[in-house]
Amino acid sequence: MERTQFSSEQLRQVVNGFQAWGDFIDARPYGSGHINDTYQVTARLAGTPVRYLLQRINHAIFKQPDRVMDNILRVTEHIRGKLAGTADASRQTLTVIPSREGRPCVRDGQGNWWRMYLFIEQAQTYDIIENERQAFEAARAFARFQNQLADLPAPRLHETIPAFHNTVSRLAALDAASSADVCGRRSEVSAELDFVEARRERCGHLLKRCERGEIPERITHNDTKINNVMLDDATGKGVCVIDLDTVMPGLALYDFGDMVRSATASAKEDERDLSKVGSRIGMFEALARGYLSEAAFLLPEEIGELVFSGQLITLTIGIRFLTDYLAGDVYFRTHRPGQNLDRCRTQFQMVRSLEAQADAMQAIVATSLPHPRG
Ligand code: ADP
Ligand code: GN1
Ligand code: MG
Repeated sequence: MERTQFSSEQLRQVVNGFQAWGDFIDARPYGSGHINDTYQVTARLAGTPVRYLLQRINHAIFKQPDRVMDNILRVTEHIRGKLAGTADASRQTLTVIPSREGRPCVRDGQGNWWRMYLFIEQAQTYDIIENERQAFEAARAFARFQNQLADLPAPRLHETIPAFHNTVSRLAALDAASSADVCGRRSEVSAELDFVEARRERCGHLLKRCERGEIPERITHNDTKINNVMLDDATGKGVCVIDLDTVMPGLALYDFGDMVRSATASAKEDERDLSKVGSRIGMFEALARGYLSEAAFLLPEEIGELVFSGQLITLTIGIRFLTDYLAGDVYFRTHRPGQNLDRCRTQFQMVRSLEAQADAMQAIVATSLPHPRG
């Protein structure tokens, strides 16, 4: 999928639909997310520059954007309630700017859904984590986020993308895309299809444990890619968990697994030289320590699957990239031909690396528990 283009005048008009303080200066494409169209908006407020984060929600993917916003408002208000009185609270959770009509989104004449947040300043996201301290802090921030939402009052959050991490349904979608082969690409990916085939049996493992009641459903983020948490420029600590479109009921394990996938990777997600791609065990250790330091809610059954969750989520995302490549690149944003296939290949290389290091990672988990557990 390619980015939709909007003129500066169109963006100015969209921004004007929000109750935002300041005079519009410009809106520039921002960030490296694969899903929404993101812009950094600069305005001048009584002579001082202020920034906002404007996003066009990808409504081909999030088919009910009002439900996405309903979840986001509930989640951010709940967290804000817990932060009341804390200095810096407005950097520690996203702040939705209401439209002039008091709604969480602005609709434009073409049917697009736009939302705007306060821009979180003096903090950054990282596509590739640079050191173990960052991995530790990022994992801690995601665990804290899960903790903050553990007592979110009913009703259940909307499932903004049903069966999002259901590896068995993702496999079925791959099988369908492979049979349809609409772009004639299947012959190019026989090695990747074989790779998946060899792992088909294990795809339903966590789902089965969940059905049996051994692993609980919790409120989870579901997109804990490492560039979805902002780290403070000065202290290095996790300031704010962002990209809340998929916050919904899920497994804590999938959140940990996606951190392992994205934060332990030694190379870019679309690296073409696979000799550069692998999982860095030092980063895994930092993630495990950071996550376990805050996630006191985890059951022994969940702790026992932390290592497997990294393999499973990485395989699942690889399957999704492969499916999208076969379907003609209709889901993830791409910037060049073949990018989704390259992304799939890095994921599968990561799976190999995670499988090879599984015993060592298991030993790390055992020694990373902050308190003895009975
Ligand atoms: P996508 O769903 O496409 O991944 P994100 O919500 O993750 O979109 O936003 C893309 C990028 O924009 C993030 O990785 C982050 O760098 C930046 N970003 C998002 N929200 C904010 C914010 N409120 N303040 C500052 N930067 C932000
Ligand atoms: C997408 O939105 P972004 O770029 O943070 C995707 C995730 C994938 C990730 C792979 C809603 O995340 O599920 O793991 O790309 N988000 C959605 O990089 O599909
Ligand atoms: Mg993102």
